[in-house]
Amino acid sequence: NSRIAVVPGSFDPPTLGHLDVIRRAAALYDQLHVLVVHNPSKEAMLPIAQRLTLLEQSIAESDIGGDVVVASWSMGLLVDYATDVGAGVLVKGIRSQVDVAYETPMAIVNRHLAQIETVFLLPDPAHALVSSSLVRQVASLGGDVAPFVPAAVARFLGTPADV
Ligand code: COD
Repeated sequence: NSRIAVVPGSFDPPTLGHLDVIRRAAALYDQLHVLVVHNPSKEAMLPIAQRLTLLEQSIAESDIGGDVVVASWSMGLLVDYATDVGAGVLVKGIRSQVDVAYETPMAIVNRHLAQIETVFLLPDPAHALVSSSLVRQVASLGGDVAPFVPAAVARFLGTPADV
């Protein structure tokens, strides 16, 4: 009876905050599915395929071990993916009360829909203020995103010196 969890997100782009949550979750579960989900309420910077590649590279180049699967999902409810792969848990990172307010109703709906529990992990304070939207803004204005993202993402987005 293996413990399988899904870590869903937009990952547009993956950040050091995401990697921190993935690392913590990988230590808790036998198998982890890091799932790129299209969030219709956000305007995307990167295509889903690019986010998958960056996540795979970032995890491969990190110290995160164990059984970690990277996949994407755009065919309906997140809990349908979880049920398909035998996962009983969604793992979300909580940075602030804003995240709690955003995640709580979804967690309750997902438990009603499919008996899937949501586990909230608190981040490393070093990465707690990092968000993809901040990285998108810094990148679009020509700033250096390297302090906030895995090396693979920094290479892809480029540094101001490349411009
Ligand atoms: N430190 C810790 N955690 C972090 C950090 C950080 N610095 N940055 C982000 N995180 C966490 C977030 O809290 C989140 O848990 C996860 O990492 C991903 O973050 P994002 O920004 O990439 O992704 P979001 O917030 O856009 O999430 C998108 C989802 C699609 C996962 C979400 O909207 C969702 O669960 N949708 C459910 C779709 C569905 O099935 N709906 C029907 C029932 S509700």
